[in-house]
Amino acid sequence: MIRPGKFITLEGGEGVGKSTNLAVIESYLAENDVEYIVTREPGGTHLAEKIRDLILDNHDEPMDAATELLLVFAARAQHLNTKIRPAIAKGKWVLCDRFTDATYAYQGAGRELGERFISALEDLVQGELRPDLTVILDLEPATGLNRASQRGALDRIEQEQIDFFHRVRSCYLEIAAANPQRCALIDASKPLLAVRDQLLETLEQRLRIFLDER
Ligand code: T5A
Repeated sequence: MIRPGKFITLEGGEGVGKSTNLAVIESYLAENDVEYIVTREPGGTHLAEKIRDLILDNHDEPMDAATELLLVFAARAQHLNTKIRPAIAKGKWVLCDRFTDATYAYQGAGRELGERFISALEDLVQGELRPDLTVILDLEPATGLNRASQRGALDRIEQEQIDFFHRVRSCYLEIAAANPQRCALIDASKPLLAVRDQLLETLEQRLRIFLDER
């Protein structure tokens, strides 16, 4: 019988170093002979990437917060059912750059829509599925935005006011505190190598049990 794969998500505010540290998690999985896929949200499939463009591009009319929330979950439903669930069922591990914690942080706290509607959509779209491990990279928003702006033009969400990103960060910290079994909080303000070492230590502590049971 094939054991289902594990589901790992990587979270944090803008420019915290998710893309950079995704590579660290990938090499850890490869060194441990794990069969895995890497994906991202919003997006991850052809159709969900089209929805991502709708969410992140600038438009000639402001996007309503509820529209944004529903687009995020529309992309997630497609991504989950055509890519994530099938991979997990085949025994592959799934490493996903952002997932539903981002919706609680950005739409729930950033856009101040609250938790109630997100929780209902989470139940509808995900059923029982939740990540096995969520790594949250924590960084003061001004530093993260500065890092992100050096990388290129800012997208629609990155152009929000700084208060928005403070609410996003506070929400991630609350999620980490409320879900210590699932979430590992990493201080992303440290130099790259120090963040990498902290991340590798966390992976060894949290994933060894899953690796040994294969
Ligand atoms: N969104 C997403 C929602 O609103 N709701 C949702 O439900 C979901 C799923 C997605 C956007 O969509 C929103 C949130 C986002 O606004 P994204 O591409 O996932 O966008 O997210 P971004 O945060 O925009 O990703 P970025 O690519 O901007 O940032 P990363 O990946 O966190 O950062 P990275 O690795 O590219 O690093 C940025 C720069 O900093 C340097 C790197 O070298 C790079 O130049 N850096 C460091 N420098 C010094 N010290 C360190 N420790 C460093 N780590 C990285």
